Amino acid sequence: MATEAAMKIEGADLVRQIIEYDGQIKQKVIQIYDHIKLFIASKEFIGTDVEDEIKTEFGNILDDIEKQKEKVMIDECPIVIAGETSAGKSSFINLILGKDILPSQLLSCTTTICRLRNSENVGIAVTDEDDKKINIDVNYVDDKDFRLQLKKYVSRTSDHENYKYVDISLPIPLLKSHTLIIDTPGIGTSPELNNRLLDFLPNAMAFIYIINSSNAGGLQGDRLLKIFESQNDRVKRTRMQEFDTRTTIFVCNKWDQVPEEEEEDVMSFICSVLKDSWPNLNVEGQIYKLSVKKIKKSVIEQASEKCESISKELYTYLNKKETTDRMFKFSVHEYPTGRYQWFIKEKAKDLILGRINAETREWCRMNMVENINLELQAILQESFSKVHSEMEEGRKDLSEFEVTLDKRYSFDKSIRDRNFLDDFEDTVLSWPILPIAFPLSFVITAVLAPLLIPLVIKDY
Ligand SMILES: Nc1nc2c(ncn2[C@@H]2O[C@H](COP(=O)(O)OP(=O)(O)O)[C@@H](O)[C@H]2O)c(=O)[nH]1
Ligand SMILES: [Mg+2]
Repeated sequence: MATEAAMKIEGADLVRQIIEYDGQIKQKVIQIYDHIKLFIASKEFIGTDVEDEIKTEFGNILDDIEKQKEKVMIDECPIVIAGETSAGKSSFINLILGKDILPSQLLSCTTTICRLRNSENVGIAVTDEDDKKINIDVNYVDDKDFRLQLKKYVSRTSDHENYKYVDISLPIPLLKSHTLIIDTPGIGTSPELNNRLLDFLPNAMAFIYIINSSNAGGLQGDRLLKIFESQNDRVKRTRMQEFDTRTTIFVCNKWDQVPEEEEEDVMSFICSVLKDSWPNLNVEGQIYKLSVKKIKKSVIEQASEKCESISKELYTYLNKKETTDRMFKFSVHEYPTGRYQWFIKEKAKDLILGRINAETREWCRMNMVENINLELQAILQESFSKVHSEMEEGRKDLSEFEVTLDKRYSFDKSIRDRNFLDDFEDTVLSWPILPIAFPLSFVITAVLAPLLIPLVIKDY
């Protein structure tokens, strides 16, 4: 539908803005890393004993900084969709992308990590256990055909070996500007897949965790705790990044299967499990009820209703006397000529079809067929404006941060008079929790939330 498409593009534009903004921050952070490297390497400021002290305390900090710099320069923004097997992860991704490309079936669950990227060129690449990447020759005819081609590489029922990653490139406007959507094998599918998933999770910029509400009793808090721990491990390993638990959205899918009289109990059960296993959970802003099935059904119904009414109105318009008079009035020089009757007939057909097309286009333009449901767009704009204000907050943080930076890292004389280690501890080690670490991932999640709003269950 035009509105949904517009919303998605708008969401994508916002993500693009955020990523551009993130790019500016990254440049700053890289500058700081370079400054620090220079500072540490410079014997002018640090004597060998301080250098040794740094080594004992922090290990090979120059190497760490270099690695961290490389990480910062990666400009992709991965949004990981995780959850239990058959909770509806693949169906959910298909829904938000508006493309039925990921296989979603009860019997052939996803067994690889699937990364979806926007690209002009359609392609699939698989990475095997030995990290060898193989490009697969595919073409896109329609969603179903693509899904069938893809199924061979992502599902267990296939004869193919298990791949580590399947990379899918398609023109997907929602994912322009380096956003990646990642479909994952269900938690609990097998110990081996669990480990692979947990290893992969620290790459996530934001999370969407899909819960199977029809089996809410099976929701296991300890699995969530494991996810949280695996994310937090990164903090311990790298000492330089912090996982923000607010960047997770919990989607209670299959809500259509929850009996009405149990809805309240199911919701409070899910909330209590999540509260116990997910630190700083904000029930209002992080938990959504959803039924992919109902949304799909209603989208199809609405679309076909709309198509029906449009085609009726268009039919009436084309059959009106003024229209037919205009359509079929030809001047003599337009009359088709030729040697053979069949040739004249073909030319006449083209001429008439051309006129019908022109009238149809004009009717669509006058009736703004591409702009239906403007009021829905307005609702969405409102949600986006909230996100914008978050960004403004982030900008303020950044400018404050810049002032601090200039004060601390300009290589002026005053820095020599300072106790370097104190300075080091309270600035460098606090980078991970600098305000700048927060806005991007948080805002990305905030962008995804409005995308969900039109999909979320209000009242059944
Ligand atoms: N009733 C119902 N079924 C759903 C819903 N969402 C997905 N399913 C079905 O659940 C099954 C598993 O979905 P899938 O997306 O493959 O789950 P995944 O393993 O988490 O990726 C499929 O048969 C879907 O059609 C929903 O909201 N309601
Ligand atoms: Mg799946």
